Parts: sequence; structure tokens; C-alpha cells
Amino acid sequence: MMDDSPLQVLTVPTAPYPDQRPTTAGGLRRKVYVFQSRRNYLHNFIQSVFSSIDLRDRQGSTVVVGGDGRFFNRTAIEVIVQMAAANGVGRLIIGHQGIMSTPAVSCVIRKHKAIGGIILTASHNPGGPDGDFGIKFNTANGGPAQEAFTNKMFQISRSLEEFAICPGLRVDLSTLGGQQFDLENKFKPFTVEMVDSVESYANLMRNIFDFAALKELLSGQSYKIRLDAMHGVLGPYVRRIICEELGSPANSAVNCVPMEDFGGLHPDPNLIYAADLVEAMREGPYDFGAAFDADGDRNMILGKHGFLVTPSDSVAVIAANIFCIPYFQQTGVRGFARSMPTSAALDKVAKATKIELYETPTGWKFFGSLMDAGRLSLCGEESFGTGGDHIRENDGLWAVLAWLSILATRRQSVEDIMKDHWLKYGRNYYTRYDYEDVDLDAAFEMMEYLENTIVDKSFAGQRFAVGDKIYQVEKADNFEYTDPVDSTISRNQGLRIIFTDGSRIIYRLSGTGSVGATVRIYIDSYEKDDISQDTQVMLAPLATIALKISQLHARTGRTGPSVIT
Ligand code: G16
Repeated sequence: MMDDSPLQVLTVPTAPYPDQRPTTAGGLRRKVYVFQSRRNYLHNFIQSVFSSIDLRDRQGSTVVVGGDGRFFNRTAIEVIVQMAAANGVGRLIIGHQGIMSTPAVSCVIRKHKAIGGIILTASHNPGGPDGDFGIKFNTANGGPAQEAFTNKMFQISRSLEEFAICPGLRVDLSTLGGQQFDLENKFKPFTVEMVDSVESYANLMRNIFDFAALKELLSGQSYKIRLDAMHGVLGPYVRRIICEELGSPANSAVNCVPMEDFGGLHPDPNLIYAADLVEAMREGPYDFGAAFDADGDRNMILGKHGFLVTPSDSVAVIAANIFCIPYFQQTGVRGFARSMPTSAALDKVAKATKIELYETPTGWKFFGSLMDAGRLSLCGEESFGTGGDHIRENDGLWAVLAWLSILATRRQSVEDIMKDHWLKYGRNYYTRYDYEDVDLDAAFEMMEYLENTIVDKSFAGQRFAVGDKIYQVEKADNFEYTDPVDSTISRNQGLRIIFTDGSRIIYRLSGTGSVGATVRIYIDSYEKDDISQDTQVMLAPLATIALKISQLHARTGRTGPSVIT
């Protein structure tokens, strides 16, 4: 016989952890075994999230939950449901089977006026029992929590003594529709709605793009595409939107079954980790290719024969062709933005079109603030993130639909569109070196040494020569940003060396890794006319200078980067 007595709400004592400071994207990323082996590690973080929301806002509120389907997703959701109920949340909207892409969660938060969403993902980091797991909280605007909120979370996590949970509550993740639970001491039942993960997002895309024009491009025999979901969350979205609705053949979508370990792939859309796609594009008949990361917010765009569009160029091309997208014809264009390490290609378009350009620190939350204030329409980051103000996250599939809209309008190849763009605006040669899993102390000491070196007054004016190339430092600093909307100041956002010809070298420690430190070096150099050189050859002198100034190899014991993009 079913026991229909109200479910018990318990307060469980716990001990705080000192290391739950949220990352660049506003969440916690750790090896799976950390969540599994440390007592209440997950519970503590979730309690810090709920305790950071004012009780009056939390009581009876709606919260969205989704994840990229990686190992531990299901276990975590069961705990989150039990804790949400015990913490006064009135309704949870959960993606079917607990799976929903990060852009779709952003969309659903906004659509249902939820107070926020909990996203279970470690983004582009590998999954499986030996991989990474992560949790992040997005606020009511649909975007990653702002620093004031994540600081509060961190403060709470450091002195947490108890958490609230409803241990008897069992949710069925496999059945679509509503489920209700009576809780002791609660006047209203707690509700869980299991929703189709694709539907709301697909509706939003229909209102942004001209699906008839896209269908004409994709359903014919002549235009061939290949989209690689890397066994992350986007598989069902690609199949439903690109194949079923827009008529692209089923075999144009690969690795589309979400897997707990991403089939052993590293779901990071770059030239190294998406090597299969790159190979298929080089050899195959495809006109357009793209790969996505595990939670579907990042994208990599390729043209025929594997021609790479760098993310910095991608956002610039979308900006220059923005009226190929019906949404922007309706809303107009309020502003463009890029993160500081992203190349200045977008700046050239902004200047030519007389549209305001914002340079923000790394992290999508900075764009969200500008969008909420109605000052920003399109933005991008060098880390394979591109998006518009339709949601408050970077949006991988949106970027693909944006490119396909440009291709459907211009009927040129990806490479020709890119080359035309460089002819008109000049070219920002751009590369990023990543040194992954560097010893933490060595990385911090290297950055400290570097900062002391470059902020020294004597550094500006110094000249560096490699072969016949000479670069003179114009200025160098640790990037600081004042939010133009609320005047919040964000310091220590990356070390910049800017040369007199506008070339830049930037050093930053990644905020999204889970072990050791990842050191990133970004190099950006503009050429007005010399637009057909090989990027690595073109930037080799600046790369040599970047390594020389930082002494990175000597100070970290590394001999070369793990990934060059
Ligand atoms: C997150 C943020 C992005 C940001 C990236 C930077 O990406 O959402 O806005 O660009 O971090 O990563 P890093 O600090 O490693 O350079 P994701 O996709 O990991 O959530």
C-alpha cells in the first residue's frame, strides 16, 4: 500500500569545505571522485546556492534544472530535488531524463520567469567516472550568477553547519509531465514538471531565424553539412531542429547520442579534441561543419576542406552580416561586445557600422549585465562562445544557425565569406596557447613574476626583436573593468601587453579547469593588407616574445603548450 503521509523535511548537520569558490562560469568543477568521496560535498554546495537566495524570493518559487547528461548527473539531480523541496522552492522544471543544454536552461528560466536554474555540467571538460563533474547556478535573467552572488555563495559555503533535505522524495526523471509531493509543514504541494528538453528552445529559434530559407539550403541535395555533438547534450537538439525540421539528412549529424562519458571523447570543440570532424571536413564533401561542447554553449565553425573560422572572426562575420538574421531586423542592433582576450576583429565592424563596442573580462555574466540594460545585441569570446541577447548564455546551435543564415543569403563558401571579410576590414591573426595541468604554485608564481615585470614603469617603451620583426611596448597592465551599467569594478582579469602597432599578448589563468592550473597565452596581431599568411608563421615572433617575457617554460617546467588553437 502507498504511504501518502507528508514527506519529512530534515535538517542535517555538516562541516564546511574551504574550496567551493565558484569558477569563471559561476559554478563548481571538480573530479567526479571529489563529489563521490567527500561527505556532503554536493549537498553543501547546493545549500550554499539556496541560502544565497533571499528566503522571500525562494518560497514558492520556480527553479529550472538541467544537465549535460554526464556521469553523476542523475545522482546529483536526485539530491537537488530533495534539497529544493526542503528549501522552500515551490516548483522545479526539469529537462527530460535530467538533460537540458545550457542555452536551453537559460531560455526556460526566462520563459517561465524562474528565479534561476541549476545546471549540471563541467562544460568542455571530459566526463565519466574518472572525468569531471560540475554545478553552476544561473539567476533570473537566465545568465551565470554575478560576482556579488557567487561571493555570497562562497562565504556561506565556508561556514555552513547544516543543510535541509527531504530524503524520502523520489522523482521520476523518465516520465514527461507533472508530479506533486506533499511535504510536512508545507501548505502547498511541491511540484516537479518534467519537460521536453528541446521544445522551448526550438520555438525560440523559430522566432529568431528564417526557417523556410534554412530549409531550402539544407534539404536540397547540393549543400552538405556535418554537425558533431561529441556525445554531449546537443545531439537531440541537432536531430530535431537541423535534421527533422530543416531537412538535413540524418547522416549530417554525428555523435548525437548523449553519453555519460561522451564516448571517451573530450567534448571540447577545438582542432585537437574535435579532430574527427576536422579530418572528415578535410577529406569529405562537406560545405559546412561544426562541433559543440558537452553542454552545448560552445561551437567551432569549419568550412569546406576544414577551413577554420576562429571564434573571434566568427562573431565579427556575424556582426558584419547581422541583418541576414530576421531577429535583428526586428530588434535593431544595440551594441557589440567581446571579452578582452578575444581578437579585435569585432572592433573593426563596430567602428565601420558606428555601433558601440564593449570590451569585457572573460565570462558570459559580463555580457548579461549589458544585455539586461538593453545595450548589447551580439557578443563573442575567443573560447568558442558566440551569442545574442535572446538568452543570457553563449549558444552553440544559435551560432550555427546564424552562420547558415549568412550562407543561405550570400550563397558563397565559408572561406570566401571569411576572405571577403578580411579584404574589407583587414585581418586579426589570432592564436591561443594552452598549458594544461600546470603545477598550481608554479603557475601563480609565474603570473606574479610577470605582473611585477610588466607593470614596472620601465617596461613601457621596451623593444623586442625577433628576426627582422621589432615590437615596441606601448602599455602593459592587469586588465580591470568597470561595468558601465552598475559601476562594479572587476580587477585582475588578465595581464596585457599592448604594442605600438596594436598587437597584443595576453596571459590569463583559466577559471574552468579542475586540476592544477591552465595557463593561457593569447596573441592578436592586425594586418590591413597582408591577409593570406599562415597564422602560426605570422605570429611566431610574438609567441617567442611572449615566452621570453614570461619565462613560462623555465618557470613551469613545460616545453610546449598542450593545445594550440
Ligand atoms: C566559461 C564561461 C565562458 C568563458 C569561459 C572561460 O565557459 O561560460 O563565458 O569564456 O568559461 O574559460 P577559461 O576561464 O577556462 O578561459 P564554459 O563553457 O566552461 O562554461
